[in-house]
Amino acid sequence: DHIGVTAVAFSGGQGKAGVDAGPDSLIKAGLLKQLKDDLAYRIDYDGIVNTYADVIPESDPTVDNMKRPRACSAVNQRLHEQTYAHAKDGRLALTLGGDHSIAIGSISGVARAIRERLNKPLAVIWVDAHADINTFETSDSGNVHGMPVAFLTGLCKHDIFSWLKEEHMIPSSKLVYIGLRDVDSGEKKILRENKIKAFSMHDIDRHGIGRVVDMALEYIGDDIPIHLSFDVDALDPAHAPSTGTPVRGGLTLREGDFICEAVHETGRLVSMDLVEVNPKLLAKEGNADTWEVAETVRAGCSLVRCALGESLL
Ligand code: DIR
Ligand code: MN
Ligand code: MN
Ligand code: MN
Repeated sequence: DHIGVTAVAFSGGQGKAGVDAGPDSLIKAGLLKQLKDDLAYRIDYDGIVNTYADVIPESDPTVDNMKRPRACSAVNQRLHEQTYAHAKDGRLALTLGGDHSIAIGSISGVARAIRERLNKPLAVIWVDAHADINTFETSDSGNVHGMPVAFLTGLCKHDIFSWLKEEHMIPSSKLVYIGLRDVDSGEKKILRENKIKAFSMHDIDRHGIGRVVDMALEYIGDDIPIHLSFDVDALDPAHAPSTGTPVRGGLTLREGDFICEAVHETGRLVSMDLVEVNPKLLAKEGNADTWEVAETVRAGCSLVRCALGESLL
């Protein structure tokens, strides 16, 4: 099996510096080596941690309440072509973030390839403390990392993102959330009005992670490819503290790994994002990692390995 890796050093979808160093920290921790040596994947990685410096404008004032909208659009347009190229040739597209705004590009590129190859939509399992489905109108923060799902489902459209076409999008009926616990009131209204399937931490407490994942996969159906978009802040801050918007009461490490394992077991995983690892938060000067950074990076690596079959006996 063949994995196409894209490292996306981008932080413009939110306000905290350092999340752009996420891919480098994951790769330095040995993630790609583990996939190659321990899990026997062929890795297609050009060795480039993409900064997209050539497409990021010097001046990028807020438009319609969106902060740094031109940078967010340009980075995602490039990333879209990168994941499209991987998925078109049958490689599993693994995208390392970066903030979660990059899911606009990673998912749209794969969705386009899957439509062309199989004439099917792409299902998305979005694991996150947050729903990331604000439109630029409902967002309080103006941060685009709180909006990717709205763009990807076509609930939100903007001229700056005019490259994002209908055939790149995902149907909201094939989207399912796991791990939600900090959803803005405008987002709750969007989830209700569009009847979007969501399993919150409350649902996980009630049914257990096994039932919840079964229900999520059942909801999607057994006939279409799956993208897993994993925001490390879905995990409890005890396990993933170095992230921009930690929220208490999250998934345990095992619950996070279990979700990834169960998606792997379907045999239908075609792409994955691992985002919002920020190795500059709760770090200290110098080289030595704090436990907070080390745990967060380690958790991120574990989630990816589990999605790629590490736990199979
Ligand atoms: C909040 C926080 N809902 C916003 N969102 C995210 O800014 O729209 N934090 N994605 O990770
Ligand atoms: Mn997110
Ligand atoms: Mn989040
Ligand atoms: Mn919030």
